[in-house]
Amino acid sequence: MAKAPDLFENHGAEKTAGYTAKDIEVLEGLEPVRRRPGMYIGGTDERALHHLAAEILDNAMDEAVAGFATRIEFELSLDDIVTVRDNGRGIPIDPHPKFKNKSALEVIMTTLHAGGKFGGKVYDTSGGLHGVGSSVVNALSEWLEVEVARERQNHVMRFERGKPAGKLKNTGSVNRRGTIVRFKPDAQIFGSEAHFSPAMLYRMAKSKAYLFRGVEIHWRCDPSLIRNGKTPADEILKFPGGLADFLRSEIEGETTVSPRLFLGRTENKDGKGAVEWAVAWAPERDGFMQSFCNTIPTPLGGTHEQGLRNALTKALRAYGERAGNKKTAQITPDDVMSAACAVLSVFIREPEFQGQTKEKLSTQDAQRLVETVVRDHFDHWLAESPAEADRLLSFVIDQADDRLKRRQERETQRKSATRKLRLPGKLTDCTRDAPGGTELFLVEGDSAGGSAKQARDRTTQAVLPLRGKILNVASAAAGKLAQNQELSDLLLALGCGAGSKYREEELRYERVIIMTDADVDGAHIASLLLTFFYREMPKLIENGHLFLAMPPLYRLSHAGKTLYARDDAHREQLLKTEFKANAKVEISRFKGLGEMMPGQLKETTMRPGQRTLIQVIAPSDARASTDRIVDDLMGKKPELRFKFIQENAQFAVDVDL
Ligand code: 0R9
Repeated sequence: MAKAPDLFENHGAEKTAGYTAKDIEVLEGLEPVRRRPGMYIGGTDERALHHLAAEILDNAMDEAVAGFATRIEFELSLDDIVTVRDNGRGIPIDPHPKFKNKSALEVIMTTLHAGGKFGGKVYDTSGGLHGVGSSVVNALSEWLEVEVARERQNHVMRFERGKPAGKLKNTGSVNRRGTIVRFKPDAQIFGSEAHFSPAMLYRMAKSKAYLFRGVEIHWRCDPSLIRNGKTPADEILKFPGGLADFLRSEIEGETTVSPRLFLGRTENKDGKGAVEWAVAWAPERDGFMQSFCNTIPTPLGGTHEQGLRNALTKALRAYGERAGNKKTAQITPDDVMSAACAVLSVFIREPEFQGQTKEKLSTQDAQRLVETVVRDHFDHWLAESPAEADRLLSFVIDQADDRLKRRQERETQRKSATRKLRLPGKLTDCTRDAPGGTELFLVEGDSAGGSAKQARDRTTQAVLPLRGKILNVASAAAGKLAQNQELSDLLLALGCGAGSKYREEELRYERVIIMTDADVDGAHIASLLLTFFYREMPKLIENGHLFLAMPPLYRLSHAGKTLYARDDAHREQLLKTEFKANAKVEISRFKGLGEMMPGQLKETTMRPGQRTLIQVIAPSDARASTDRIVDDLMGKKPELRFKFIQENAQFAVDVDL
């Protein structure tokens, strides 16, 4: 028979030509498998059930990959019966040297860990359920029949629940060669409700055909078992394009960064193993990586995947550096892989798997092998078409930029969360996190604080009540600032630091509004706060963040009409213009903000659009004169204040306080 096109030129032939039955290592009988199936196939659910079919298919694939079979048939019939046929050499049927009256076939079917796989003797690279072998399938099947066509003779043997149900029979001469395994999983193990899914088996068969272009898999399924329209009842699966065909079918219709896929494969030279890969970058979808070792899926990745990630990242970085792109250094493997659609297949000797389900490859050599081979090919791929390489590089750099931006956002969120924890207890914060559109009201005393709390818009307005007079920073010693409770609360609430440590970008509110009573005490507190901001946070004033609220001093009402007046002059104006000449207008004077009903406070002083705010400015070209006034009025020397009063007394008017 013509040998299958072989990834492992010669090796399969050399290694297996000298097979003798003693190559099968014999470890133990099958009783433990039936007693504790989970130990061998990871459970007894539907996933484990499918492992049985995968195992037999893998054994046929081993024979194909080794170059002795070209055709496999994979069939699902009624009653969950699976049949796998290969046109390989046929399982050896000569007597086993240790068990003189048993054939090799019987030994490998009835003894745990039988098969050359464990010594790596039968196949150079082998799949199989990571070596559990056909004996496990046999042990967990109600019945299993094997038919071996070898040296023009056909032989059959039947097993029931792992035990021979008769002798190996020669059923006469045949023209073909190969092995047929047919089995029905045991309902005593898997339950009567567990059934094979045609879609899963079809997908399994299809991926095997993609993974080894030297094989043709004939898929068949009883039509009455097919529930979805996607699974065919009969299909020949053969993909001469290998993984490239696989990737094309996976990303059909998607746009890719480069029209050229990155494809490659190597032959197995000097027994070092073979690698095949197909990669495309599709910006509009999430990337994926499907990897395999000896045609076995490795959904948890492992060393071979790491090799591919490293190779792609290193080659792209080297290309970027050569092109003088400064942003190249920030590229990480995640940036390269996040939109990469990749299929990777390796064939190696005696692979090692990790994890409970053995779905992760841990062979270190696989990483070296993949990294070296792929790096070399990718360097060439990039150099072949600089325009495409540049497009890919800038796409990956964009991914890196996005990643860094997301990290920055997360960092800001984290910071704001931890800063929130450190906020002063008496602050009633707004719910919005970002400063845009938010306001902090600095109010005089707890009772005004209570009214303001009820009057505010909780989303955007925060309230910090200040108890009593704050420290006069213009006359206090430098160290006092930090010790002053009211000021340290204010600093915490603002979040932006003071003096040389002021950081505008850390300011937690867009506007800071001083809202004190319309009386001398209120004016004093406002001037102390203004002094504090002017001295400690001049930038906050310069950048237009500081305001003074204008609470009304009077409430005028008559015949259902209510108006508010800011000061005496405003009161007189309203009396003249808004009420009839002799109307007995009821005039009440607010002694403080705390006296106002929250609704009144909201309407007159806090609600944007209705209120009046005075923006505090300190023009930088008037810095010297502003400095002097602040010094005169608030500084340490009372004589300067006295002088100011003398000079300005002429402007003072008598007011009724
Ligand atoms: C239908 C599923 N196919 C198989 O399970 C299958 C196993 C198998 C096989 C050999 C050939 N074809 C096979 N199909 C084989 C033959 C020879 C040497 N090695 C392997 C030979 O003729 O010299 N075997 C898998 C394991 C073993 N055979 C054994 F050697 F361990 F028995």
